[in-house]
Amino acid sequence: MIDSKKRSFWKAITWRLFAIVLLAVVSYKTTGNMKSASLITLFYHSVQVVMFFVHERLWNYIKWGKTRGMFIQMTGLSGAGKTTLARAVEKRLKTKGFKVEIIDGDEYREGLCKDLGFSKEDRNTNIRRLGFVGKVLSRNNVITIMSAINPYESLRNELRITCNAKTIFVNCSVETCIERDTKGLYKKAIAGEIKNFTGISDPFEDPPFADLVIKTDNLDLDASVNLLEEFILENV
Ligand code: ADX
Repeated sequence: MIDSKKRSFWKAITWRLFAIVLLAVVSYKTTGNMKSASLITLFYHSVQVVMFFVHERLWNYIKWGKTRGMFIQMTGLSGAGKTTLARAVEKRLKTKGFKVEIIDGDEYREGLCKDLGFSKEDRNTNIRRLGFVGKVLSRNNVITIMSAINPYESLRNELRITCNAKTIFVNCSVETCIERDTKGLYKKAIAGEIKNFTGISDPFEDPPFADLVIKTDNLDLDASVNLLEEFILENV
């Protein structure tokens, strides 16, 4: 992000104040003359204030080395590993200086999307809301990863077009998800205690045009995160 002109100006002033004191002390110690020390300090720093301001403004226009944003829409069954992958890659990217945000389906369903259920219409509204947040964040230089089941191709396509989203299919068979059942939801869905459960009693459409497929029932976490990180660094 570019500093405002005002901010750049005040940064230049405070930095110069530190340096003025330092140079004045050193000049006085060297010349032993207060007038010479003042003149040296005044001349040197007047030039430096202007140079610093110009230098800062010029660098702001150089794109090289600045972090950029992108929007990833993950798609995959509950328990496929979307959020685990997103959190792991977030950690790696942050150490490289990127800004990263995860839009987690479970988390948003407790807040912004609290009013929504799991009908096709509600899921579509859910994804549209998350997509909007993703679009805003990514255009402000944040790598944004949406971790939601996102089961319908029509909505993924909508986000591809309207939010410039890249699609990552976290592909894990329903059998493996049932076996893992980290949240105990599959057991309940199979018992009929949860209606419209994706993969059991509600559809999941495999994405035919994913930009990346990560098969989490074959790959271990580290290998999966490597794939995801590589993809992000190549496309950001
Ligand atoms: S989406 O279909 O609209 O993309 P989202 O990712 O927000 O779904 O929420 C899915 C999470 O809600 C699951 O990981 C699970 O924890 C929980 N959940 C509760 N009921 C259902 C259901 N009927 N189908 C799928 N997930 C459900």
